[in-house]
Amino acid sequence: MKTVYTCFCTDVIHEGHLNILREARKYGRVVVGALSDEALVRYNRFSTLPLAERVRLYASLDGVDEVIVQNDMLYDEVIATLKPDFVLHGDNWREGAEAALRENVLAALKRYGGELIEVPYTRSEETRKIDRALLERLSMPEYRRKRLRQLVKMCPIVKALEVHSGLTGLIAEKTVVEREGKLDQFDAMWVSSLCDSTAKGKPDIELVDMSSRLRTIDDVMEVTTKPIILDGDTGGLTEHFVYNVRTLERMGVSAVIIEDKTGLKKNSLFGTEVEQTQDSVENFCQKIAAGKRAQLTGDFMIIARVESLILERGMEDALTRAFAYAKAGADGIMIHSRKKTPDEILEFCDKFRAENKDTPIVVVPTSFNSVTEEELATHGVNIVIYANQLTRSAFPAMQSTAIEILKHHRAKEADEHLMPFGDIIRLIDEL
Ligand code: SPV
Ligand code: MG
Repeated sequence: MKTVYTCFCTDVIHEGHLNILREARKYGRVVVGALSDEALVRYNRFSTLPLAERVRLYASLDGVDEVIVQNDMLYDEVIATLKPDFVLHGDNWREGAEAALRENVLAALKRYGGELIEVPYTRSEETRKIDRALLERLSMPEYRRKRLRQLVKMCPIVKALEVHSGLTGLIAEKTVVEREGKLDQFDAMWVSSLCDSTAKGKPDIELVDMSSRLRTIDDVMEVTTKPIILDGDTGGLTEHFVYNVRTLERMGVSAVIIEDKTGLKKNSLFGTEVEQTQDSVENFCQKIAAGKRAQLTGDFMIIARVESLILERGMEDALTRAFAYAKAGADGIMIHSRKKTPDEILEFCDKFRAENKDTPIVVVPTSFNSVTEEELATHGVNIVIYANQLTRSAFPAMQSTAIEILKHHRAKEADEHLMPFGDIIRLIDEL
């Protein structure tokens, strides 16, 4: 009896999957792989069904002889252990980032003479509807809100990209790359005060009020499913912060990060070049504790941002504050620095982790941008935020287009550098 292997990464079975199984049965004994949660978030999207339930679902299908867990996105291990005579896959992976996976499977099969069978991918009204419904479910507040905590548990490091509009949200949601044969994508989105203000042509001094920030979040949420971390500036008055915690939680935001400054907050990247006042440990701890008391679910996270290194108050002050904030109930600590090298951040992380193994650490490597995610993870960092790179790439591109049109009294010259509108439209989902 020959063995046929096919890997599923779905929460809902539709006619496309049944078609693959029908085909597979023609070739022999059918083994279905259930892709692990960890691999799924890189490959495709977060699963709304736990792995054990996906395994049960696949096992209940007609014609499935065995279900195994495929831990890695690459098939090497499964193929080496199972040595299937055939691997069956839809033909939709011949192009784009997924083509690398296909190459990997072909190389693994070649080692012992296994064969790849590709069946035409089923695209029908029904499959489209099911895909859409799954996406909608992921975007609902109760699913989205808890996902940041789930990702922190699941991933060596969670990667968040700055967004400030529906369009930038779509970029964070849909950008997938192939790297070393595997697919990769961002896990979460950061609604930056700097970039949200900049998009409105305003300075980053808590001038853009909460109603406006909520409007931005709503625009992003309308078109995405990934979890959202809000830059909550100082959190404002504690009496106001508690209400905002409830609002954010209800909307499905996963976390708010508040920084330990008072008075007129200025952006941290100015450091000590502008006057900035750090809050007292006591006051900031009270704000964190009040926010935690106001929260209604166990999902939402209040992350405390320590500004001691930015304000050049030293490592000891940063650590004392971080431990105090964690004790006051903070669900994570963000440590920030504007140094060109990551040394002080890594030193902080090592010293914090020596005494606190669990509280997630968040960093924003804007200035110390040579550090890799892998290096940060080895020092105990859990979330890395790319806080302003989309805004900084869009601005010069738009400015140079404006200059070109003005210079040439027409748009032809500028057009050569522009994306065809058709490509932008393809990014936008139609219902
Ligand atoms: C932001 O993105 O608004 C931040 C991070 O607060 S930073 O600009 O580096 O202070
Ligand atoms: Mg900010």
